[in-house]
Amino acid sequence: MEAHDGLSAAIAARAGFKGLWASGLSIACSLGYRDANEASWRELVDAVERIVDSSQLPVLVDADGGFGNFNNARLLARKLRERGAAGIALEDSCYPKVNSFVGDRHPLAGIDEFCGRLRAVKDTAAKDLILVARIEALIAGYEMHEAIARAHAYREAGADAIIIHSRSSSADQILAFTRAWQNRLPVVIVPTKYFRTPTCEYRRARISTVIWANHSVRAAAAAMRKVCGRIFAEQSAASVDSDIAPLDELFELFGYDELAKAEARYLHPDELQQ
Ligand code: SPV
Ligand code: MG
Repeated sequence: MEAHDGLSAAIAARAGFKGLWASGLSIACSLGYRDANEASWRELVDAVERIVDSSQLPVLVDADGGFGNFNNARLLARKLRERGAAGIALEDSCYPKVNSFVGDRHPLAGIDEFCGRLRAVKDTAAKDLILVARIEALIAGYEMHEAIARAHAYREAGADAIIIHSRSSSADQILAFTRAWQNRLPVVIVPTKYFRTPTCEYRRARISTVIWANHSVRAAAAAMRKVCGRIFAEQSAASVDSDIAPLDELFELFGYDELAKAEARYLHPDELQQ
């Protein structure tokens, strides 16, 4: 499940998800940037720290193309490892990238140059971070054979898994990829556009992981739009109160009761002994 900050991470963990996607789009949105490498790598790293700390779940980080060349990518990997990420997903885009669903002129990185980025990350952090190589060839309008050729090259370069991305509104494209790829490495998908296909079809195709990449930030945007609109129009919060999270829900989510106990222990130990 996507997370873009501590709150969305904590909520996804409570819902039962076993791993999180630190989404570039969602983090950019939550910071008021476009998903076009406008947020810096340091802002990404800081967001990841909050996601890791507030969920305790493994976090796969959407690192875009690595914010530059092999050197930027390996620096980012080192920093993500320090902040507790479990994996890094690098896409074969050029810097600066733009979100896969914006426009249709997406220049792809050359295979050799991108493999250099993968190898640099692998050499730097292989022991601690899962390395996921993301193929944007279908997004950029190339044929399936280009996507498959890239998957082979990225496997050779040390990827642990492949994300195959598609802008099609049906799952046919990624299912064709999985048939051709034969699970030489685990396949990860991002069904933002082909969301109607039931997940059991992906299980049947032996797809390893499905990423719901932006659903919390979109849910938040819709909820905030409604509540802001109503409070502004009605000049009152009376009619929205039953539709928003009670304060106690927020207090419970982040363990305020533990804070009260800690205060008793560390600020007033004498009272505790009496
Ligand atoms: C993201 O979540 O930032 C992604 C997935 O890269 S998508 O926006 O669906 O391309
Ligand atoms: Mg992204």
